Amino acid sequence: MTLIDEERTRRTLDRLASQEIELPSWAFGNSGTRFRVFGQPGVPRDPFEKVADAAQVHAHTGLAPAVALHIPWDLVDDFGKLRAHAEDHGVRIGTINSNTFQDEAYKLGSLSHSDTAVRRKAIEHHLECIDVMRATGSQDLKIWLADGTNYAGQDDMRARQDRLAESLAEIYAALDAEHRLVLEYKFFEPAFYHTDVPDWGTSYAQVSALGERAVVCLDTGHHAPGTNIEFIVMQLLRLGKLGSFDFNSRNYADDDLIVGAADPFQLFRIMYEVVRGGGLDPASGVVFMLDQCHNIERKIPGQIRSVLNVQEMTARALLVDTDALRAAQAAGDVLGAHEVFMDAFYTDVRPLLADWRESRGLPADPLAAYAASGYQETVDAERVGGTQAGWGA
Ligand code: AOS
Ligand code: ZN
Ligand code: ZN
Repeated sequence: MTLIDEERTRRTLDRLASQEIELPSWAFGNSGTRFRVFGQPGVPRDPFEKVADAAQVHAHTGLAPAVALHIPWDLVDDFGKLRAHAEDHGVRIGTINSNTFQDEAYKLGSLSHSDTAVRRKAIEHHLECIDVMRATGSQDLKIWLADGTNYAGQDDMRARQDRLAESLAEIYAALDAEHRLVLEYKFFEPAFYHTDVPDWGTSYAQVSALGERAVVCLDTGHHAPGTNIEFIVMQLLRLGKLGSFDFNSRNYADDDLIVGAADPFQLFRIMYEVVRGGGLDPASGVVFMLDQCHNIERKIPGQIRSVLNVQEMTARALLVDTDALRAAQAAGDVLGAHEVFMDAFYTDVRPLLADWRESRGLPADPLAAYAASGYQETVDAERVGGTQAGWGA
C-alpha cells in the first residue's frame, strides 16, 4: 500500500483553501414528499431568514460563502436589500434558479410549449430572473425545465426541441456580459414518457448552440440507476461545458438526500474527475452547488454534514498519487492502478481536516460547534410559522 506523503498532504490542504460550496435557499424551508411535509420549528419565514441560516453553515465550516435563490420562492421587494443582508452575514447571493413548473399555464410545457403565449410567459419569467441577477450580483441563471410528455404521440418531440432552442436563444441574448446560462438536465419526472432536456447530451447540444457563456448543470440525482456519472463529469470538463453541480445523493430516483450519504465512493470518483479535469481551479468556472431537501433531519446540520462530505471526498481525491497511478496505467497494471486509486479513497482525512480547520480559526467539529452555539434554540423560539421550501414567500 502506498503511504500518503507529507508533501501531497500539504498540496491537498492548499487546494482545499479555495473550495467554495453554494447552498440552496430551499434546503432551509420545510420540505417533504407528495405523501407528507414534516414541519420543523425554527424554519425561516422569509428569504432573509433563509440567508441567515445559510450563513450559519459558512460560519461553522468556512466552506459555503454563497446562497442560491429560487424565483419566485425567494421573491422580495428589494433584492438590493437581500444582497446587503447576505453580505452583512458574510455570504453572497449565488445562482438564480428559475421556476416554470408550478403554474397551471405550464401543464404541457414552458419554454418548449406549442402556444406562443405560454412560451412568452416563460421567457418573461427568465427576463425577470435576469433582473434579479443584476440586483443581487449573481452570475448564473440556472434553468431546470419540467417540460415533457407522459404518453407516446402526445406531442411532437422534434418541434418541442426546436421551440426550446428558440426560447433559450432569446433568454441568452438578454444576459449581461458577465452572466452565464446554466441548463440542467433530468431523465424523468414530472414527465414520465419523455423529458425535453433528459440528458447531458441534449443539454450540451442546446447550450453549444447558444454560445460560450452557456453551460451544463449536472445534478447527481438526475440519471438512470447505474449511470457512470464521473464519465459525464470527465466529458463535460473535457468539452469546457461543465458549468455547475447540483450535489445530492439518491438511492432510487431524485431523492435529494445528503450528498455522499448513499454512495460516498461515487462522490469520491466524481471529485477525482473534477480534480483530473481542472474543475477545482476557480478559473474553470465550475460551481459546486447543493440541491437537497432535508425532509426529516434538521436543516442547518444537514447542510453542514453535506458540505463536510464534499470537502472530505475532495481531499481524498486530491490525495491520489497521480504519478504512481499514471505509471501503473501506462504499464497496464490493472490491479496496481486500482490499488493506488483505492488507497486514497480509504484514507480517513477527518482528523487532518479537523486540525486544518482549527488552524484557520474554525471549529474542529462544526456539527458540535453548531449544536453548542444555541442558534437553533433561539430560532426555534423566535420563528413561528416557517414556510415550506417551495411555496413560501
Ligand atoms: C429538479 O428536479 C431540479 O433538481 C432543480 O434543480 C430544481 O429547481 C430544484 O430541485 C428545486 O426544486
Ligand atoms: Zn437540481
Ligand atoms: Zn432534482
